[in-house]
Amino acid sequence: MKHVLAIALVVAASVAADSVNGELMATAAESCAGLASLKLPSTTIVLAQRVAAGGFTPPSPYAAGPRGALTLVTPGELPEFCRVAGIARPSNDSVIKFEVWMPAANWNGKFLGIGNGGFAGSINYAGMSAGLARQYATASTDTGHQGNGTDPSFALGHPEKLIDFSYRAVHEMTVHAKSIIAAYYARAPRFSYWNGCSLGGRQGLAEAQRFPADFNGMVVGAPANWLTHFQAGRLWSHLAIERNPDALVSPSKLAVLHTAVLAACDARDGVRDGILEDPTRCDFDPKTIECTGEDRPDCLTRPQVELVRQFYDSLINPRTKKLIYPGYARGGEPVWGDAAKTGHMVTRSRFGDPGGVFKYLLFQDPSWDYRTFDFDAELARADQLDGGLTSNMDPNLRPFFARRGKLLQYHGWSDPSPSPLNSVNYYKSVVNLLGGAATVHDSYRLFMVPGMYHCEDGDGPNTFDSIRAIEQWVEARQAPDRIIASHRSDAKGDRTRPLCPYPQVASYKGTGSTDEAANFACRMP
Ligand SMILES: [Ca+2]
Repeated sequence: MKHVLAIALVVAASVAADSVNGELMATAAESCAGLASLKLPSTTIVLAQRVAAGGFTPPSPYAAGPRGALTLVTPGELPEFCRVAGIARPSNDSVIKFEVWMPAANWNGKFLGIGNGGFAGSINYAGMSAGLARQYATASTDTGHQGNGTDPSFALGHPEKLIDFSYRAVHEMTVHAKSIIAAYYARAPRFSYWNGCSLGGRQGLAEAQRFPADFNGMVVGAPANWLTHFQAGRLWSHLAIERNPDALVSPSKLAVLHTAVLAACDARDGVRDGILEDPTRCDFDPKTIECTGEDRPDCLTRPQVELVRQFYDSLINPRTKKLIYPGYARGGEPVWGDAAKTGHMVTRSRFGDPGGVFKYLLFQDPSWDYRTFDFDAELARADQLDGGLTSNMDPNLRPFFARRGKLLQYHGWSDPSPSPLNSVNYYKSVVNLLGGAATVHDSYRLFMVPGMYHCEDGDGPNTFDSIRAIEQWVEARQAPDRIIASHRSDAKGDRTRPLCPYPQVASYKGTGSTDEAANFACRMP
């Protein structure tokens, strides 16, 4: 067993080493400041300096960008590190800022690439800090433009910046980071990992599809990887509310709706705990709580019932009957009214223009009006213009898997942003292409997280160490058969529960506390 593991590590290490081919491999360790003179293709190093422990002053807002599984670390907690900032210009219109942080001592020998959120536009310092605190050399990029993450107008008139945002910036960052790490430590990282959620999830899948040699293991959370259709779904909801403001469901009525959903479905998984382990088994119809007479706080009006049904249902092309975008799972209702988390059940999207992706990224027409959007022909035109740039639905992960790449994907069942069912559909598309679940199981596992909102929070146990899980999978060949997640609540104390590889579901064994993971098994539903 021991020498099998050793061979596995040698193979994996050679994968890591040859992925820095094409750029200079240093033979002696550089000082941090010395990295300023490092020559990288079409790239300038603009900063290379030691930062004392606790000495990093982040620009605000520090917490921008999802951390995925990583715990938030304050700058004061950071160890001493070597900070390198660079600008990559792979095209005439590219200005891709990126940073690489390397621990001055106790480097774990590995690289961790960090993803972005929203439309990016800034380096994810919070994500990098969390990686550095775990002794990783880590990197993040602004993806080639500056902004607060809510505005896609950077792409107007800048087709090269759209390519940078879509996939090129992350790849450039990754290749350069490996070279910088190799120069600083005089050895390439033994393993390279990705951690991203939301846009960072999409970035991860784009990497796995386009650049299978970049990472050995990838943690991909709640990916917005069918961006054109995701945005069409958002626009559909937005228009439904805009055209009929009376249909808007208030937060207090969403709570009424959620209570009714739980009353109907909570116990179906064997445990009445406020969580639907498998929301696809819940077919609750909001008509059940339709007001019989006049509008009251504890019922939904007819327009509200219709709007809620629309949220649960998949959006279907009326002509072709094909799926445009899947609906949202039952159980996530409490967060639908939270504009900060969804931009959905509100009259105005937090992402500015609700048609911004079409207007700025694809149609390149500032006068385009989302109110006229044709969900058939115009969406087809958007897909054609996109050409797989921002929509990363290619199921062919064979090259990544052939390099022993491991993909750990998770998605909250109560996610109100990218639909959780889109992750299920993508996973199934890979399984179908590559010859069945048994084939894919050694390389790709999807963990649906009951009761988790977008990337974090929610009623269900949603804190879990996916980084440790992917490390164990890649380095020790221990595939994650279950991942223990915990939930902290002042009222109820801690609750732990296993997350299970889809389509398995955590199932109560029948004895012991339902707040303890040990009393649950992963089983086929
Ligand atoms: Ca339950």
